[in-house]
Amino acid sequence: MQNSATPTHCPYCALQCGMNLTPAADGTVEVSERADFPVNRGALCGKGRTAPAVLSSRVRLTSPLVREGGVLVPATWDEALDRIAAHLTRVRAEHGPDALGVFGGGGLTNEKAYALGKFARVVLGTSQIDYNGRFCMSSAAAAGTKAFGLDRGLPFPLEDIPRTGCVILVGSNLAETMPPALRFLTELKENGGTLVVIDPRRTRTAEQADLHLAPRPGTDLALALGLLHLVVAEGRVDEEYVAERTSGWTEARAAAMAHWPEYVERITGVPVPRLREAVRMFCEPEAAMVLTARGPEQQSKGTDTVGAWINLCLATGRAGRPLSGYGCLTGQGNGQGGREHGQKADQLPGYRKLTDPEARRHVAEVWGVDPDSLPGPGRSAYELLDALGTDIRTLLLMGSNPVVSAPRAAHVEERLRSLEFLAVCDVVLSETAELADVVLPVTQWAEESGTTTSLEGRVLLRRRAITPPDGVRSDLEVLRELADRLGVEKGFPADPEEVFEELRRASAGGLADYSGISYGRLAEEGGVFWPCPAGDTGDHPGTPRLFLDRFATEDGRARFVPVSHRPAAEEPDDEYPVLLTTGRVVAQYQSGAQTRRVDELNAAAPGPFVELHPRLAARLGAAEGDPVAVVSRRGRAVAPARITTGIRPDTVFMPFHWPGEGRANTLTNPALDPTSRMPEFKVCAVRVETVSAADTANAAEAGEAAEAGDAVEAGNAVVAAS
Ligand SMILES: Nc1nc2c(c(=O)[nH]1)N[C@H]1C(S)=C(S)[C@@H](COP(=O)(O)OP(=O)(O)OC[C@H]3O[C@@H](n4cnc5c(=O)[nH]c(N)nc54)[C@H](O)[C@@H]3O)O[C@H]1N2
Ligand SMILES: Nc1nc2c(c(=O)[nH]1)N[C@H]1C(S)=C(S)[C@@H](COP(=O)(O)OP(=O)(O)OC[C@H]3O[C@@H](n4cnc5c(=O)[nH]c(N)nc54)[C@H](O)[C@@H]3O)O[C@H]1N2
Ligand code: SF4
Ligand SMILES: [Mo]
Repeated sequence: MQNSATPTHCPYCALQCGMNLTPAADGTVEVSERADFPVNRGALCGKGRTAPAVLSSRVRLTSPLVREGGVLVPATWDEALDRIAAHLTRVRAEHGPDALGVFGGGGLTNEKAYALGKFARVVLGTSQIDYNGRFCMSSAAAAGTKAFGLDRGLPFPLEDIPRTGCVILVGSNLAETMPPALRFLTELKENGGTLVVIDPRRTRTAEQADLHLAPRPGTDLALALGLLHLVVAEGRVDEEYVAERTSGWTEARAAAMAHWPEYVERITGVPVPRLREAVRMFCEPEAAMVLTARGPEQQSKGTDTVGAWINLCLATGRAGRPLSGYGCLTGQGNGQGGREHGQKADQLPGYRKLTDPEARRHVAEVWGVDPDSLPGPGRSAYELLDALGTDIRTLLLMGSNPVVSAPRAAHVEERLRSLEFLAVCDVVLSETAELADVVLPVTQWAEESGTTTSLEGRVLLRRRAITPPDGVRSDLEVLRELADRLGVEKGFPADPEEVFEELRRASAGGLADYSGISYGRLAEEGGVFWPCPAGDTGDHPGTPRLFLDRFATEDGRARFVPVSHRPAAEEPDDEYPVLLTTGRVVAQYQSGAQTRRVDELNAAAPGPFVELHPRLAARLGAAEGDPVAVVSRRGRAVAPARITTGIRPDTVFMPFHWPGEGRANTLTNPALDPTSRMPEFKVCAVRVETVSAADTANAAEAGEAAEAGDAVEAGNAVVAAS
């Protein structure tokens, strides 16, 4: 075992903070500052600092489990793997390859995501694979691809942020979701730049803003169109840039002009003077940026909404120019790379399309198979989960915990239970693993090497720093063993570097070209931005900044999209008069499978809560800490009230990190965006009740509390208080 410090990266979010790991004599692992990584310069949030706690055998799995007489019992690796292989073989023989489902995750390394996609298509021959990234940034990815011909979360490094003139941050609570990145916004302000935050809640991030707009959830599309209308009306369009570098302005302009500021105020609750102020802040400096996160994206119109924000950037000449641009703050550790290398339903490695004959030919050649043997595109994540137990009869799941994190989770849980066979690879016994027929315990970030691609598009090397405990194997070993048992003996190496070497070849010539990147280079340089083609010399420097000369479209021009506002899939009514939105708190990560096993994090964030405005609380008769029930058409969740003036009175907020009674996703609406197939996590209609007297009288009162006029005025009060 190594005793010196190994430089690596955090297992959690897309910031991929650098850290050093040192094994201690008592078997634990120490985290220390790694100042050379420019993104976090040594700083870590509580989750990153405490990540080694999950390496402990006290909380993790160290033996495969198989279901016997209804309960999970320890088994040998051979028994567990044989059982999975036998079920996959039988079901495929009886019902065809598409009866086998595969579900991946954006936390998996590039190597794992690549191998999982290849396993599904080459070994199983199934089209039915997708992953949790569909729940994350798929709307921004779709909009970026439409407008720019390429989707890379940020087209510039984070270090550009402090040097621009204005940042509009739409639906990101960076201060809690990527704490070390808050520094870039603080520096922006120190340099004289301005920060506009758009969030229905006055978050820790919004508190930093020069201007906080608090729209009604689900109305960002109208808001962006209203700003564009004002840009036109105030003569702030960069006509020269529009003529030289874009197409489609006439139609997009016409669509925006239908969104009068007063109309937008009525929809969003944001007063017209505030809209004008935002336009002024955005347009006056020489350079400016729009950054979106899950707030505007996790909507059934997320793709159009991001498109509208991109339109604003294009009309004002703020894309593909130094220190200007649109970017999406991708979420998971490998949220970016995880969407590039083939675990997505419609995709082949290198961000290639499964429907493109040339892409199929190229990848099939690397894989040594006939292009015609590759299946076509499958279903999106929610549609796949919804089909479990019908035409999909078995599921292999790696890197997600949908029992907690999927929309309409009670239904998804029921679908998982209805499967003939469920196999889960995880590091802990997650709520989803608890339902499995076989659970395989896998190695973790600190125990294996692999690459991730951060939200900046920077490919990074995570290095093995410690020896895994007995009893666990890596995801790559699992795939190799299963491939072997299913009769594919070659093409699934367990060594991550070997997988990466193949990924390089498979990605060569694709949009996300990694062919010029190697483990050696990553170790030496600390990270390389894609695209990085191998070229003839193999010394391509990588591409920190995209689109400066041309966009990645055929004609090199960015494309405006003509979009119009539309309501959320589910708007409040008499029965469900309040809006529910959901999101995160700083001390827990995602479904909580990992962070709920860390004492320090549980002490900081012990359980779910319902954030509500004092006026709504008063009408319900709920006091701070009282249990309240939130009821939607999908179900009912109960959690303590947290009363704050920092939320609109027509809206309640719940974090989604917990299972059980307080599970936010019991309530959420699986309405999908037509392009990205992203579910509407950020808006649904609910009724809020006190638990002791959950009678109809209360429900009716809650109805009054959220009548439109009242709510919008109150929303403005939140804004005015800023
Ligand atoms: N602590 C912590 N950090 C994380 C994660 C975690 O689970 N915990 N997860 C990681 C991942 S995978 C992701 S995707 C990112 C997510 O990072 P963020 O997008 O910052 O996180 P969220 O809390 O989901 O949503 C951000 C904000 O959107 C606001 N919002 C809600 N509805 C709307 C709306 O209709 N419009 C607008 N404009 N805003 C709205 C919410 O009030 C919330 O403050 O975080 C990453 N980092
Ligand atoms: N209501 C609501 N729901 C949401 C969201 C929201 O804002 N609101 N956000 C959505 C978003 S953006 C996301 S990204 C999803 C995330 O939700 P999930 O997909 O559930 O993500 P995690 O909780 O990170 O689950 C990862 C699982 O994989 C395990 N794991 C970690 N590393 C590895 C590994 O290397 N190999 C294997 N085999 N397993 C591993 C972990 O222990 C954990 O059980 O939730 C979505 N759900
Ligand atoms: S901000 Fe994200 S990457 Fe950095 S330490 Fe926290 S969880 Fe890890
Ligand atoms: Mo995410």
